[in-house]
This record gives sequence, C-alpha cells and structure tokens, in this order.
Amino acid sequence: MYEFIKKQDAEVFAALAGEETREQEGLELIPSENYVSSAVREAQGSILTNKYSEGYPGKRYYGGQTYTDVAETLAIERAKKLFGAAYANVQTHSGSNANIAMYMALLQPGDTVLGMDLSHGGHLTHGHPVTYITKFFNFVRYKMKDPETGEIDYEEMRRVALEHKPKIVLAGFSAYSRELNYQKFVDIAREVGAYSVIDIAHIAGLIAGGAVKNPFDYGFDVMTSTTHKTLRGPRGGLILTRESEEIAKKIDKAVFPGLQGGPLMHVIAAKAVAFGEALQPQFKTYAAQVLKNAKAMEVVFRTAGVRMLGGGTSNHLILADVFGSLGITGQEAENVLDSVGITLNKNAIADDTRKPMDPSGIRFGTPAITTRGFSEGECTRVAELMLEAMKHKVDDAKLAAIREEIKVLAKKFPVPDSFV
Ligand code: DSN
Repeated sequence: MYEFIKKQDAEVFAALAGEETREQEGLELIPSENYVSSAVREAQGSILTNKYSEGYPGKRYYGGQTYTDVAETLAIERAKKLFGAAYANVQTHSGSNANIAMYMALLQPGDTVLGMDLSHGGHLTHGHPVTYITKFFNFVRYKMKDPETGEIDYEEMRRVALEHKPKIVLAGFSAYSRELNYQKFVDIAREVGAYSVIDIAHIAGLIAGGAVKNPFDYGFDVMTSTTHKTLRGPRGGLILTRESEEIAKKIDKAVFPGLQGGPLMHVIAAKAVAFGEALQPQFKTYAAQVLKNAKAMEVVFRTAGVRMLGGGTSNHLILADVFGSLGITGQEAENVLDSVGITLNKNAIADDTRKPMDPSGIRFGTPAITTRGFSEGECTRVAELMLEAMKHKVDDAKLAAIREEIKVLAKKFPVPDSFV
C-alpha cells in the first residue's frame, strides 16, 4: 500500500504508515469516527479529484461532466432512498458547511434559531458564540430538563420559541446519548411558523440502518449530516429535504454558488459508494449491533457506579462524568487511555464547572469497534479495561498489561476491507 508515496515522499509515507499501525493496534472509541471500506477509499483516492464540476448534474459551468454527473446522481438517488427524502444535496464539504448552507438557505441576517446549548450536547455550529455565524444570526437555546435522564426541557423550549419566534427550530447534537422527542420539535416549530431542522450527523448511520427512528417520519423539513460517522462514508456533508421543492432549491443555491465553489467529485463518488453499502441488508445488522455494544459498555459503567449523563445511552455514545465519579479529569482520562491504546475524547458535561480543555467528562462510543466486528463480549471487556486503566492511572506495570491485552484484542479484529 502507498507504493508511490513510499518511493516519492518518505516523510508523508512515515506519517501514513504510523497511522496505519495506530489504527490497527489500538481501539477507536471516538463516537464520531469510523473505518471506511477499501471501496470508499478507492473512490476517494480516484481520478475524479482532477475535475471541476461547479453546478449540479445536467447544469454545470464546465464541460467534460459525463462521468461526474453519473457519480453525483448516484450519490443523490442513494441518499434519498436511504433516508426517505425527496431531495438531497451531496456537495457540502463537511457537516459544518451543511449547517451553514442550511442557515443561508432558510434565514435572513438577524433571524433567530432555537438550538441545543453546546454544554448540554449541541454542536458549535448550532450557535456557539465562538463561531462566525453568530455575527449574522441570533441563537437562542434549550437545554436538558434533567441531565440524569437526558430529557429535554420541552416546556421551556416552547416558551423560548413563543418569546423569540425563531425561523428555525433545530434539533440534533454531538454529545447526547438519548433519543429526542421528534414530535415535540416539529409541533413547536409549526406552532411558531418555523422550519424544523435536525442535524443527524452523529446518528445518520443508525437512522439509515433502522436502529433508531427516522426524524422525517415525524415531519421534519430538513436534515443535515456528515457522511463519515455512523454512516461510514468519506469525510463530508449531506443535506436532505423531506418534501419541499422550494426548500431544496434554496439549499442547492446556498451550497453553490452561495457557500462553496467546485464540489469534491472524488468525495462525492465515495459518498455514492458508502450510501450503496448502507443500502445493503448487512448495514442494518451493523447499526443494531452498534446500539447493543453501547448498552454492554453502559452496564459496566453503571455497575461500577460511574455517573453517565442522561443516565446511560439509547444510541452509540456514552458521556461519563469521570471526574465526579472517579476523581480523574477528562484530559487525564484521555491521556491514560491513549497510553493503553484506547482513543476517545475528553468532553464537557452539562453545566461543567471545569474548563473545556480539561473538563469533567469523557465521550466514547461503539461505531468504529463494531465495524471491526466487536460484539457485546468484547465491548464489556473494553469497558472493564477502561475503568481499570483510569483507576490505576499511575501504575505503569498495570497499564502495560492493559496495553498488551488491547493490542491482542485489536489484532484479533483487523479493520475489514469490505462490508458487503
Ligand atoms: N467533531 C465532531 C464530533 O466529534 O462530534 C462534531 O463535529
């Protein structure tokens, strides 16, 4: 592998080879990461990177689009089928771009969005003050009513909506482990005349695989997403419109020429391949197993008395208050687990009193290890080893033994080349 890079560029080759070993010998528990198939990587590494294709299939600004049109149309049609959408835009380079384009399509400067507070699980692009979009749009927030159950404060959400008259009611999250009450979001949006939008980046694969509910079944107008998390595609974005042609047209215009220039046609071809994989029956089994594996890890943490935000998980991720329960900070936990070959991320917990760079929590999940073929037994063991490592964070001999066990486990479950 990488034979041309190896001959030509020793420095980049060393980085790629190092990452290859890191991924093969360690366990990836960052819940927003996954492994793609070799077919997805072939498409992403293909000659389509050579092509400029501004515009959309059949309506491009440059010539030579016979094959780019085929690739993009396949991606669009497969995305529509996967999610039950009438329209799909597959051009956004990322989930953040998908959200920005969605705001540009549906809002005028100064309009208001009602979204989830970052500290309760929302995403930066849902209106965190550090982001540039907050200079143009006004963001108001909702939170969990009770971090112990994860239930959203829908009454307060409705009150804020009635007071601020948002143009968008935005559901979705990047650090939240329960299912939302979709009907309440849609009802509140309709009551105040807002668009109902959900950012499904984290759970797109679970929706596509039928392991969790599809928000379109509850009447959401638009769904934004990434393609590289549970959906197991290349890094990129996706915007789906349930039924309105008017909204879909606004979204297409906002993506190009509004926000982006030439689409990444190699990535779009890789999206088409990944969506094709997600349409296979095996993907349903995968999505269901992601949830079962997360539950198995939840049981270990609960038995050990570790506080989990939302009281546990109904999806692919767990947010654990390790500082409150084990006296180890999120950063310390991330470091010690990294040293034994387990990659996850520190994460703020609801109303965290600690700083974002060294918060109280860790966030971890099962999409990537499930792709490797882990089932509940392996996941239970990984959760036990995580607790052991955190409890013995200064015991080098113990940590070395855990590192060895992780390496053996990882080697037993190599990252597969193909999922179909
Ligand atoms: N960085 C992603 C995540 O980890 O959830 C969200 O953008």
